[in-house]
Amino acid sequence: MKTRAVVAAVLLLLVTLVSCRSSVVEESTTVNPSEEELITVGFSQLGAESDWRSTNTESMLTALSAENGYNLIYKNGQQKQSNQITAIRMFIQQEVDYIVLAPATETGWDTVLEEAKEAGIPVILVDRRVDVENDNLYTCWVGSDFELEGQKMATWIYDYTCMIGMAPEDVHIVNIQGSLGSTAQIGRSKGLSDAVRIYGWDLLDEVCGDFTETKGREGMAQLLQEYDHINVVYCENDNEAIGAIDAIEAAGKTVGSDIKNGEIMVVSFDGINIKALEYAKIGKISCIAECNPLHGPRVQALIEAIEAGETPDKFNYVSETLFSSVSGITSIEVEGKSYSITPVT
Ligand code: GYE
Repeated sequence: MKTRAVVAAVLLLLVTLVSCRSSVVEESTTVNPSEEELITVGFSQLGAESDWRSTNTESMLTALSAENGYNLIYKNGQQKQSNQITAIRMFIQQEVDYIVLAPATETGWDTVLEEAKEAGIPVILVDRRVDVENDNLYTCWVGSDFELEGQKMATWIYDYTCMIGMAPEDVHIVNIQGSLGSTAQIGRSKGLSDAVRIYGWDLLDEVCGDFTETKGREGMAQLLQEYDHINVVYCENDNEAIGAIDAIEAAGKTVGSDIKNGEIMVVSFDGINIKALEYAKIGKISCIAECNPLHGPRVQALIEAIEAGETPDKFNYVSETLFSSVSGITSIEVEGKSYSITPVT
């Protein structure tokens, strides 16, 4: 009897120990990290105007997910700087750990960024930049070199028109610009206007297409009514280019790179929209300068570096290519650096 009782007691103890252990193990694997363990980030996105923007938003939401240790508060500014300022003030009130800002325009940020600085919240800029008195109002920036994108595109146009033997004064360009005052517009427009000055092209007009298909279509329709000798259309993003192509075709004209024989050549930026890449493949868009929107993991890496006590570089550039299916140009050179053209297949 005694022995049996001892055996039973030992068994009970073992069962209890095992079940305790397993409940501890289960707890540690199933319990979600508490809110305090997550890094809280307030992300003010400027809007949802283009395919580039939606891909960028998706990349940010995926990288700054709860799974990756983030509590993300996402606000869409609907293209209005005032909405973005309100969002930043809300993030400050919520005492977030970081503010990530994709600013609609460059100017007008000093006051609200001062407020973030006073609250001790680091600000990371993504995509576009801000033009502020004091650069210390933000920690760092990650995005594209928009002026270089413009220079690359202008060089491609130059090399192409030289290759087909066109005189610079016979190159009649219109520019469908992006949202005025945004870094992407400023850089891409400068890339073109500098080239116009250097090469002596005929820049007929510039209209604002706001980075949207609708405005690209309207802008192009208006330009076609005013000018009958446009042969190059410089669209500051793919969505505008798709709209512009619609307008050109609706006016009974043909898009393509055979500008010596009356075609209208369309070039653009981004390379993320499926339809635009398809157009590049069949030659409706002659060249696309890539603009990479996948900044989520880049912002995540910057936050991790700051968390680890490091000081990231102030300006972090993404390297980019050009897409074209026009034969004859395999690379271009800008300021002594060569960039190869990626064929679209
Ligand atoms: O090219 C355009 C978007 O700022 C790089 O904004 C971005 C630009 C992009 O709407 O499609």
